[in-house]
Amino acid sequence: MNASTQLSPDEIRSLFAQAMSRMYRDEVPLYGALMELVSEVNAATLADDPSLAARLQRSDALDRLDAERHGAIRVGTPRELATLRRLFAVMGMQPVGYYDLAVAGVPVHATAFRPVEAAALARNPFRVFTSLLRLELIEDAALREEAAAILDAREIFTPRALALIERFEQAGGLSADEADEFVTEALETFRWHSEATVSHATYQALLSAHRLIADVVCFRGPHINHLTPRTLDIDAAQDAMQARGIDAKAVIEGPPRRRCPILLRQTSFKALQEPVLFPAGDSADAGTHTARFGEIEQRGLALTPKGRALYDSLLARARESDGAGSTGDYAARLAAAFDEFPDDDDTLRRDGLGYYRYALTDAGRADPPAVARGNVDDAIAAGLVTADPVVYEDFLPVSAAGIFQSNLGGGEQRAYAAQANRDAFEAALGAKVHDEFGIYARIERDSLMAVGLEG
Ligand code: OOG
Ligand code: NI
Repeated sequence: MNASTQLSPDEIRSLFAQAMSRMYRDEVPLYGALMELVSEVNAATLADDPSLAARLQRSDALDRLDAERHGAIRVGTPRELATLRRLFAVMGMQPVGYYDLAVAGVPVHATAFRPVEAAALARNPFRVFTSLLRLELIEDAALREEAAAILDAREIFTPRALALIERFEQAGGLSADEADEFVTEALETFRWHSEATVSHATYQALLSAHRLIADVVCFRGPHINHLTPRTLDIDAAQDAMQARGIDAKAVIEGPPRRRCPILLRQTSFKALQEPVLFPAGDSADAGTHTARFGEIEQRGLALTPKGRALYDSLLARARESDGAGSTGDYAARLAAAFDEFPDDDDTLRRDGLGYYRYALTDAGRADPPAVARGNVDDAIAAGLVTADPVVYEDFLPVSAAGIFQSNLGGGEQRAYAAQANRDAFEAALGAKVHDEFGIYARIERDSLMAVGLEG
């Protein structure tokens, strides 16, 4: 095939993200309401703050804002995870980061599939947080084996999706027609099925081992469990959810509200109780399942390892007193702890706490030798260069655990003594996960080189 007739992975990702969003809006109408609410909040925030709009425009973030989403899925076996890696590769999405949730009482570990290049992120940063069940954490040996057998027997991909993945790998791309077909077929893997594949008794047994285990094992595939639009003001979005009577999570996960947003703040509406049918002949042939929800996120500055270490220690301090981070004065403790985190871009940048993207101003473009004469700080002070925050594209394990917990229903808290096991995860994935810091550092360095300053 002629390469020029192929669709780029970025284009396929955008088609897929749109199709996924349409499907989820049909499946969970409340998600549609959430999208409307977020686009209203974003329009109001941009109208109030023209400098924010200009900054987002400079860093390519404005165009992608309305299309921006992340989703999450949970799979059961190494084979499923490895095939997902190949499926996401068709859309230019690579595994980035390793997240161990067992320490937080959720028997999974995870990665995020997402684009890694600056240009691809600017096109559409669609990400899928993908968890792999750690079956070894089921204590009851008989139940563990039953779950493994159920998972081994299922096929979560359509034959045509598998064929198109192979086609992509061999031809190095897909034609527009193949890409359309690929999106339709791939969507099948993430669709909700209200018929459980196991008996009510097995469902109940897995549910009592951990609600998440039942969610992964008892259905035909890894239904998308939420999709998340990005808001520019999560506090306003949280208030708007409450004002519209949407059952929002009590606490916003992540850092407190700041002048310069860092990392990721998240809130969600609680998972729906959905009817489930069990195979005919089962004594109890109907029940409910709680798994699918809607989430909102606000993204800010990507932190360096130094900034991240400071974030982790301040967050730990705020959470110390109650562990769960859910009492009324948590917001006040969080804000107090984060007093120590600088909150202006200049200090964040000079102290090496976050990654910045540099660009020439009109004056800088008019006088390249002047830019090259000094260092970055001189060039910024002279109005030749701007430094805008690099957006955090990843996830936060403590926040993710909070999102998992508040949406499984049942309010249970488990403790697993298990160690993080990145090697086992990568073996299952069939690849190493990218280091997120390396990706941000490269974006920063490339921007420095592009303005004529050393990277
Ligand atoms: C994933 C929860 C993690 C996030 O935004 O941190 C997540 C899940 O519930 O499967 O999506
Ligand atoms: Ni999420």
